[in-house]
Amino acid sequence: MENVMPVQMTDTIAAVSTPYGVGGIAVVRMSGPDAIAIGEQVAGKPLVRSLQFCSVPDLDDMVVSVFHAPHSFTGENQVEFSCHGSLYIQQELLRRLIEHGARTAMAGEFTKRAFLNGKMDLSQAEAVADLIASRSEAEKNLALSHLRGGISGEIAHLRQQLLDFTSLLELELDFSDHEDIEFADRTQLKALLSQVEQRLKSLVDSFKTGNALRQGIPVAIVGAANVGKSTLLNALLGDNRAIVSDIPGTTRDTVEDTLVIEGVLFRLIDTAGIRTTQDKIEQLGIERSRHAVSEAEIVLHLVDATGAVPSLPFDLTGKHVLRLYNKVDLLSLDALRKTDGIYISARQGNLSGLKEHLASLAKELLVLSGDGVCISSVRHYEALSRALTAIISVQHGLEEGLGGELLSMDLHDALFALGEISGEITSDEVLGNIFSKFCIGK
Ligand SMILES: Nc1nc2c(ncn2[C@@H]2O[C@H](COP(=O)(O)OP(=O)(O)OP(=O)(O)O)[C@@H](O)[C@H]2O)c(=O)[nH]1
Ligand SMILES: [Mg+2]
Repeated sequence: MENVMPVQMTDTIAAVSTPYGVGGIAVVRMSGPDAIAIGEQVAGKPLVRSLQFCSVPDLDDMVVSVFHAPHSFTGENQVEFSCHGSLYIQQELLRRLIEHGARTAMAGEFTKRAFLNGKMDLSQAEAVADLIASRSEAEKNLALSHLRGGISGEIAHLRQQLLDFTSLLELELDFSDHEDIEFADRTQLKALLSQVEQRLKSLVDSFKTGNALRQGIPVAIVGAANVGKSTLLNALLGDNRAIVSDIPGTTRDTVEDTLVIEGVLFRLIDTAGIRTTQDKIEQLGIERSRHAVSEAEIVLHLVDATGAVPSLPFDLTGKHVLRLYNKVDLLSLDALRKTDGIYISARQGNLSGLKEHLASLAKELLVLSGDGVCISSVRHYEALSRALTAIISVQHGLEEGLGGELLSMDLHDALFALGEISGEITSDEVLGNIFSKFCIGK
């Protein structure tokens, strides 16, 4: 592990930032000390304005954006060419930039440079990747709040306060000959620790919400064979995702897909119907249904409205269970008397009532911590959990009257874990792992 200080990168990198393929416009991006000089050679004229029209000789007419260090995304000199989106033009432009001294960028290298140049901390850099990968409004909002410094500022503040106390404790050690010298006020330290503990706890707890926002709230569709589970999955998705037939036991394996309702991502899981069977494969499928239920936040218990209501042989503790009476089209209106569920016809569609219900359940489930900040990265979750354990151990140490030396060891563990989130403390391996998940050109 090492401290990462802002580093001056000596080479200039370039990449096509728009997706591979033909489009109206493509953006080719370049960053590094020689970006403007190389850009001018390729453009065939001086790049004097921040936004400039250029006829690149023997290639294309395009708009060139110029950013001077440190006023750019990466903090370096940066040039962006918005050319016509032909594959030939994109690749030829990139080739010319390389010919004049740039090298091709690796995945996430622009954002890595932004981090190394102090333009953002590590959790913000990770949020860039999350923002690009976001599929729903809620997921986008979460990533954007992290990008705008959602937890970075707060964690930096908590860390600084802990650091100040640790320094005072360590100062006491230098005066260990004078036993009664106490620089770090123990009452104030206790108050700070309890404040930090509360905050870390609420952030650790918010992971469940953040993770659900990012991966989708898991919804298992379960019930007896042939009640219409796969038909419901298809109707919700508006797609023939799962095989439907009137033969009981059609679905053997779980079938999964995502759906956005009112800006929230759901992960729908169609399962094998529950029935007593000698068929080995079907039995394995039913075991998978049990697993899907155990992982789900919401369980849609589908029953055939024309028959009896069998109970589910699964542990449903802590799950939001919604009973759905399906095949309502086969019933006369005066038969619709049950109030412990929602009547639907998966075959006929019109599932707006069910979707509204799912959306309002999601709002109940996605309880954000007091200020609406939540974490969604496993890396942050692990670091915060470690910091929390260390803080609790400092609190115990204080109660037991442990000496400053032992207290400061635990405080250092907490400082270390918090520093990992912002990237103040990190290793090349962690950085490599984070940025390799980015796309090239970002
Ligand atoms: N009338 C009517 N038939 C339906 C409705 N929904 C499903 N069905 C029919 O019920 C039969 C079983 O549908 P599936 O969706 O395959 O049922 P399933 O619950 O997935 O069945 P398994 O995978 O075998 O457990 C098919 O013939 C569907 O067309 C509905 O709302 N009304
Ligand atoms: Mg099925």
